[in-house]
Amino acid sequence: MERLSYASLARTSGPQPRFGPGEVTPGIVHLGVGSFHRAHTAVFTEDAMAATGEHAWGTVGVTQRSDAVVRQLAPQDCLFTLSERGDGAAPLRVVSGITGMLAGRAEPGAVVARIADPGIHVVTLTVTEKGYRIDPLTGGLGLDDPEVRADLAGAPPVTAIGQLARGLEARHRASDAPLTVVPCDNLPGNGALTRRLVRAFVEALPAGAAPGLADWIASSVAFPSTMVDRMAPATTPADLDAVERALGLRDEAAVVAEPFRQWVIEDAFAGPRPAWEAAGAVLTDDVEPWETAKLRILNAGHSLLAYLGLAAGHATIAEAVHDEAFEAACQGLIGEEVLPTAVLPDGLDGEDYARSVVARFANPALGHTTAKVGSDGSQKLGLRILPTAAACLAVGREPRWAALAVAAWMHHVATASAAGGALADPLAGTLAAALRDRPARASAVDALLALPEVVDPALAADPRFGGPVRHWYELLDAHGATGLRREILHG
Ligand code: CS2
Repeated sequence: MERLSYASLARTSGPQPRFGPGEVTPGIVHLGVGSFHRAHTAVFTEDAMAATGEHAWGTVGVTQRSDAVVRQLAPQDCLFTLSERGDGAAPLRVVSGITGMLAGRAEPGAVVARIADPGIHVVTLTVTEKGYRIDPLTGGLGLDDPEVRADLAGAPPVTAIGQLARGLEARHRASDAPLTVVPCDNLPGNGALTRRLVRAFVEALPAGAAPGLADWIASSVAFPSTMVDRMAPATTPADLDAVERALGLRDEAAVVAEPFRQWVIEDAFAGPRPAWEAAGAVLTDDVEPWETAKLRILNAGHSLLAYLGLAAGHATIAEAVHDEAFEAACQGLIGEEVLPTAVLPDGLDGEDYARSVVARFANPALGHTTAKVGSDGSQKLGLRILPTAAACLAVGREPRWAALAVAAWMHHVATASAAGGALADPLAGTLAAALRDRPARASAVDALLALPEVVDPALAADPRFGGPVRHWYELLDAHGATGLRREILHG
């Protein structure tokens, strides 16, 4: 079947992209062109250009670990389709606006040169939590990470922070043009965090290696925080075939998403930016409460359902939330533990928000897998679940549902490890070793709670948290999902 491209599309009566070949010029570099970027940021940017007639916000896309997306997009003029699934879904859409692709691993010099290019005003990032290479013990840059070390030693940079820092170094040397770095991952204070990580990278360079760089970054590079939201499952072979039937062309880079999308951006730019508000983004002075609401309600509920669903053999989040007891646990987490303890944005009704989030989880057409949401748990729990546990303890409330999420995650880790299967988690080796090498009388819960990389030691040592985690874990271990359901529903 013929591939999607400007030429092949023009011969069909199907949907056409907003922009023709060469109509858009690059103004953005995006690090991490996974399905989330294509379903979210790329759509906002294309819509903003269409709404304003400003065509200078094309995106140079950069892949991180694998160059698969380059091979998917490059042969099709960087066009791709977006299929919305669920109530209110828009018709199949062809998205334009990516002007070129670079494979980060194979072309690091080109990535640095692009970030240095004064025609680029904004760098956006979706590299997932683990892509920031944070040292879980210090919360700072992972200076022991071999790739961070190689980037610091002067190898062509392959980590996102290395690419940014080396790109900024080259930009400082070449033109001094200001730049705005816009992280779009689910991390609280992602702007300030990225600024801190880039500064740590620069400070770890040999003395005198980059004179004036740290000061220039402090004065001329902005790092606004953002809250991003759109559920975008991994594209399946069946999704690709459905697009092919609808379009009469093969789109290897197709993405699927729910109709809902949201972007709240801190209005703190160092230079020009796309008019993302023309595409529905909200520019605000204070993103933090939005991030908190999203992480502790949506992402936390998602993670809880993923691990409960995995324990019960549910393949998707929708199946998990349709399991009455699991929905009740999710409602309990949000209603009893998050809403009473989190500071929400002014004007956001927490209960309404929670209702809309649970309805989105239930979207049966989305096919968002429990395996995908359950991946990288060691990176996610500390942002989504553990702050709620700590906040509950601080007000004297037992974090029953947060503990259930942690116990179900631990069970998932222990099950994968016992089966000798690969756990999709950057700390898989550490987790497996902790379970394998634990003292004879220590339980799996003891072994995992003892990992400061995962659980803050003060929280781990608090029996009001450890007790319920052990209780849920033992129940799940002895009686499976049936035992959990019984206790969730009947106490
Ligand atoms: C999910 C998120 O995979 C996950 O961990 O919780 O990707 C979630 O779908 C998005 O944050 C929704 O905006």
